[in-house]
Amino acid sequence: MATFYVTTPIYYVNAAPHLGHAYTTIAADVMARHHRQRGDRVFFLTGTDEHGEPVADAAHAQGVEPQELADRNAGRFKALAPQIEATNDFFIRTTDPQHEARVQEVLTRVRENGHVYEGIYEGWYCPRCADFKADNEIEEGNRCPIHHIELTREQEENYFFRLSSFQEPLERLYAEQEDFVAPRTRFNEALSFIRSGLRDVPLTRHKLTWGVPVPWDPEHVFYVWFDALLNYYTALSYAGEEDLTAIFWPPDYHIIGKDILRFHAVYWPALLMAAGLELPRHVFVHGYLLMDGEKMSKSLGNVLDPFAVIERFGADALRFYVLREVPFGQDGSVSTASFELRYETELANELGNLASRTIGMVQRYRAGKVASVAPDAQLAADFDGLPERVAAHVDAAELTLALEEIWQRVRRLNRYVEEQAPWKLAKESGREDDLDRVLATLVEGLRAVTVLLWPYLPASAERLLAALGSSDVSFAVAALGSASIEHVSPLPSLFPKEPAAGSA
Ligand code: ME8
Repeated sequence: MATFYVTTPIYYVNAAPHLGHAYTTIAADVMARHHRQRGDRVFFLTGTDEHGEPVADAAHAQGVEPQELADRNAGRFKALAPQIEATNDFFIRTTDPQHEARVQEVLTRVRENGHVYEGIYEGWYCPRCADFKADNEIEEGNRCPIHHIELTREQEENYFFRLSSFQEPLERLYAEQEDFVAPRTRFNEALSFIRSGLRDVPLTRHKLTWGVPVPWDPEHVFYVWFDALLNYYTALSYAGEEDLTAIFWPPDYHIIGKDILRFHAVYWPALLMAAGLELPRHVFVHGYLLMDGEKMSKSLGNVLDPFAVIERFGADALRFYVLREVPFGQDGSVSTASFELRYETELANELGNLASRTIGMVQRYRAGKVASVAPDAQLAADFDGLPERVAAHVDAAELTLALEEIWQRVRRLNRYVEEQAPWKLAKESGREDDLDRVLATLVEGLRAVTVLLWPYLPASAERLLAALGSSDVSFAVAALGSASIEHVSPLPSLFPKEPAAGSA
């Protein structure tokens, strides 16, 4: 059996979740669901990053202990997953004792392999990023390019990770594995960072106490990024009843935002090489969801509240919107206005109407019974190869392109209704067979697109398929003509135009 292992970043617990976090989790969930449809054994991991300065600072600012803040916000991230219909197999918290023990074990091995030494680090540091900034990254006024806050000059006695010695192995990795990082712009960005010369990086922090203790020197804790990156590896060892590492390692896809490219595309493969572990197959880097032209973030206060959207329109609509509105891999603006437009024109008018018209006509003209006839050859031709094309896009994490392939068929079915005008056929004598064929084609086309839409719109797809009496969502029945519906049942509006609170 093929396996598929997909991850999201683990999110900082210094604040509550917002749409940016939901976005990455939704995308990873679409991939996980798609692979489950294909019969793969899937492991989908998400969780929270709980150590380090950003969390410790936020806790102290609120007058609570870091663990208390971590517990509170980890609970919110954990609760977000089912609200956005994410089917993660495990939720890791970096304060899990099993994670901590495994981090100590792996990083001790990295040291034993000769990649760690003691030294002094001095540089400009952003406490929100928990990261030192290179001179060419610093914004005017000595500010962080992401958070726009003033950087601090830090000098510290640390243990260092010998990143510089991985320059050549990393260049080789990028030469041999052209799809290690995608999209191409991010691949090029990471490669040029590598080529510009890698400096060794601090592996531990001396001044901090909120972290995983360094076993060989308890006055230090591990630098939060090394602790955090290792979650992808440690989780497999304790997420299940048995150790899943041998089954799922290495990951097929790390899905991340572009803000954390360097950690995943440079530090992470180097660390894995240093530990003697296999590298992930792909890192896919999506862009920022922007509001008013700025990265949406809690600290900037410009946030589209996913919970409010879900409350009013349902999680499916949110999942659809973010993957449709912003080409996955690029930056894009989101707004309540464009959300409402897509909800109305695409979900309600295109898919919702197609479903209600199709089911309504079968009920009106045939008392709910669907004739057992082959779909119209002309329409079937427009569905040829569709599941394969969708799968190829999802394999490349091209989630917006995959959705567009499917949506073109939703539109094709709506045109088919207009072309064939079943309401006219119903009035003409001698056209009974034609009407049977048109209705059977519509029902089967609707079923096929719905199976393909299931990873994006799981709840609506399940309701629709239930009305078609065909709950199978496996990829084996994603092609037009691969199943046959006998009977349809009434279906309340999938995407009501003016949804009442909580009804969608
Ligand atoms: O960076 N648009 O955690 P974090 C799109 N703990 N995606 C966004 C976004 C936006 N406006 N805002 C956030 C961390 N994201 C570390 C990660 S991994 C070993 C450690 C998403 O809470 C996107 O996936 O700051 C981004 O990479 C991530 O949230 C950052 O989450």
